[in-house]
Amino acid sequence: FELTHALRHANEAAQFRLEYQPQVRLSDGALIGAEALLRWRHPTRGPISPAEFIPLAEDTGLIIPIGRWVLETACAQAARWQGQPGKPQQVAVNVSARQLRQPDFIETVDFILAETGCPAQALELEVTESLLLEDAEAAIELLGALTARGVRVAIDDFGTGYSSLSYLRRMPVRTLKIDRSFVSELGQDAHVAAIARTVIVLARSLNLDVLAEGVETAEQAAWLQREGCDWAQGWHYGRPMPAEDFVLTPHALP
Ligand code: G
Ligand code: G
Ligand code: MN
Ligand code: NA
Repeated sequence: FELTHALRHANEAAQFRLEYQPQVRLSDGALIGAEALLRWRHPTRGPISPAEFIPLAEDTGLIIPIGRWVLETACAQAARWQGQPGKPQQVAVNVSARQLRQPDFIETVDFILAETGCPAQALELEVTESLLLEDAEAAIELLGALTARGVRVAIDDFGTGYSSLSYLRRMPVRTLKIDRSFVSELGQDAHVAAIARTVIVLARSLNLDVLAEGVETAEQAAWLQREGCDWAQGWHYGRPMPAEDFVLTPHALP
């Protein structure tokens, strides 16, 4: 089995699909959006994790056509869900640094929004801290152009990189996503809780929204809400699921 070869043909062979994971407001459990997550099922090898193939797609440049397919599919879905009760009104899409560095990235986003009829406000792009650090000035310009269109920008896996406060202040971003590695150890490690609390305070002082990833228990949800976190995502609220099966797991409010 040769992964690169298989990946090169995966898209045309219709082996990709997107799943959507609910994002909720902690205060009342209301659905506020969903994160689109790419899934690859190979006919003989079965499901292959994005953790395995995304790095390869980045190295080979295949992330460009794949990323475009993801963006188009997610925007088309967001457009279809507009105005439908119980369905996400906003969809978050992961974009890799290599995609964002394409000179025509903004043009592509404009084209896809127009083509699919997805309102810019219904799209959030998740970028990583490392992208912002590589070339801060270019990142500010790019994220500024997206923000000017009404597209929201979130920093994914926040806390695992090295963003400084002064530097974050200059970035046109709307949301910090607390990495799930912090959330999973909340009850076990006082230092981890201190980091999560610090990210929440940081977000609030910079007037950013903050979402906790990987929330699996009511205890975690209660702790996060008490500390002032706005939003949450995780198995407690729902697993990633195909668009046609999308439903919010009934959950006790924290
Ligand atoms: O859903 P899962 O835990 O398997 O995702 C693993 C990793 O793959 C996560 O870090 C996620 O951000 C990344 N990922 C999932 N879908 C996409 C995608 O469409 N594009 C990019 N660039 N990364 C993705
Ligand atoms: O890096 P990124 O945040 O994009 O990756 C999200 C990944 O986390 C997805 O692969 C998704 O399947 C996984 N995930 C989502 N919710 C939970 C959860 O509550 N617990 C665990 N262990 N993984 C989760
Ligand atoms: Mn993500
Ligand atoms: Na993450």
